[in-house]
Amino acid sequence: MEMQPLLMNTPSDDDGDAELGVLTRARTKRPPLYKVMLLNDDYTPMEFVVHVLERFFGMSHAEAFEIMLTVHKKGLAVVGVFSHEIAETKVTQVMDFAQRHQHPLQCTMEKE
Ligand code: TYC
Repeated sequence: MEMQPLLMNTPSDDDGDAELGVLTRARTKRPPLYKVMLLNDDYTPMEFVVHVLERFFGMSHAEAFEIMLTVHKKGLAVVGVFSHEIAETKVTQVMDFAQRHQHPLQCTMEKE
């Protein structure tokens, strides 16, 4: 976490606590992160899921194969953690791609 600057209120800032010489720390809040998950089904071909993981999540073939097998055996797996906007984009890309190829593959996101 980065150090935040200290902002000292000057006598002229007219915010009520200036005269008290109050030091306030400018606080930053980390944006929430979202887990993107792939769900198992009985119909989507294994090779298609591997391709999705390579194409949209930048995984190597070996990595993608391993995660695909985890989803196949356990029912689901987290395939990445992203900001809200990026997570939403990934889910949309995967869902559109699956639909275009007429596979029932499901991809969802959930706040971490
Ligand atoms: N269960 C599928 C099959 O046996 C493979 C599969 C893996 C489907 C992962 C979806 O997210 C998934 N063909």
